[in-house]
Amino acid sequence: MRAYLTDCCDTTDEYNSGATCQNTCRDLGRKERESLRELAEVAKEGFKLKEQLIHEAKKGLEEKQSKVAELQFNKKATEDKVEALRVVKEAAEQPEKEAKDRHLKAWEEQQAVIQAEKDKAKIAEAFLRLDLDADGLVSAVELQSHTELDPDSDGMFTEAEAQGVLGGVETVDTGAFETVWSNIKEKYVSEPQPDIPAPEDPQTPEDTREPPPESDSEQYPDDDIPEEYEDDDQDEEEDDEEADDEDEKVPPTVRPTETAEEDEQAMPPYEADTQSLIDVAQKARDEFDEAERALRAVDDQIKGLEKEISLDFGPSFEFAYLYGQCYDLTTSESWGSWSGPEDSVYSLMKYDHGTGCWQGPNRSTTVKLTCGKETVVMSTSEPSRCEYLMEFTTPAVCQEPPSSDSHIHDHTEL
Ligand SMILES: [Ca+2]
Ligand SMILES: [Ca+2]
Repeated sequence: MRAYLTDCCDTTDEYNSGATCQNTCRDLGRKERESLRELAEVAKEGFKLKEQLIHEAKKGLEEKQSKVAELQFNKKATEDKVEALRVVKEAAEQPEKEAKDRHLKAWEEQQAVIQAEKDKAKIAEAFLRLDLDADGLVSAVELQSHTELDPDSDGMFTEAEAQGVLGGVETVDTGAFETVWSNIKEKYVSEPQPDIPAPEDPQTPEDTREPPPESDSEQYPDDDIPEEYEDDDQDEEEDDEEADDEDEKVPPTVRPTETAEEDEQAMPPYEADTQSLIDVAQKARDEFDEAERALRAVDDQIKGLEKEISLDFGPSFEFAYLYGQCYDLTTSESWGSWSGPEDSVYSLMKYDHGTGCWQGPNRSTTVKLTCGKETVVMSTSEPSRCEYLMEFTTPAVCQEPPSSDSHIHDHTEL
């Protein structure tokens, strides 16, 4: 309209264009006056609404302030309660701990006795097994049968090495054996290992995949295998297996599982008196925790209200009604910062630190506020990547209109 107006309604450029041009000035002037009147009407209505908003906001602010005061009072009472319950809790936990410790100690002592008995039995059993000639002494020669005790595990357990294990003597009696035992108990295997040093053999992966050599003859009919398939390694291994079979039908050297004993027995339940101390303490803990939770809740409420009171809701709190409401791009959790130019700071609000934008800055939204009777989003756009613009009308920014209409008239006449 404006462009048309300057182009055609005055006669400044008619000579050049040669276009026939109707003078639309009067018409346009009327329309302009109408729209200005409409705007003035909106401003007037909007300002009325704004005054209402201010009134409500002030009321709301006062309510919040008195709510904070009330909560502060509650907080003090809750704090006292927490402290009182803490004392009760700690008083109940002391005898609880003592009773539980007593129970645990008795249990551990009992376990230690059982363990000591087990150890003793084990030593006695080992001694009997090692004392092959049953003369009441374990000799170095007798010890040699247990190749797993060879200190350097080189496949040869010499008599000298066995003597070393016995503490440098030829024989030990049951008393001296207890000392020897503490040195050998980790290695000792109650069933003597077979002489074949099978575990030391270098084993090829192929070997491990082979089935037990029980049905050897069937699985490896040597006659059927052509010469070229029988490499040397395989030959050796097969020889070994055959040797195994011939020696004795011993199962592969699996160590007897010593951990099979029930080492980890569960602690027996508490006696009734200990349990009742625990129950009392638990109840005190629960009550304390609950009071503490209540205190935190009161604290959070106070903090929330204080934050709301401290936010910049405009010079007369006129923007307060927008808080906690969700308008499209903005979120109810945040309150941006006013960022309009100096003379109208409250015309723009900027929300920074939005969620990260893919390969871009954090999303930010600028809300442009203009006077309107309603609180509505007029448009949203993305002028540059990840930066959004929302145009928003609200009565909160309506200015007090001039007292008479004359001013508007003056304006239009110019
Ligand atoms: Ca002996
Ligand atoms: Ca050795």
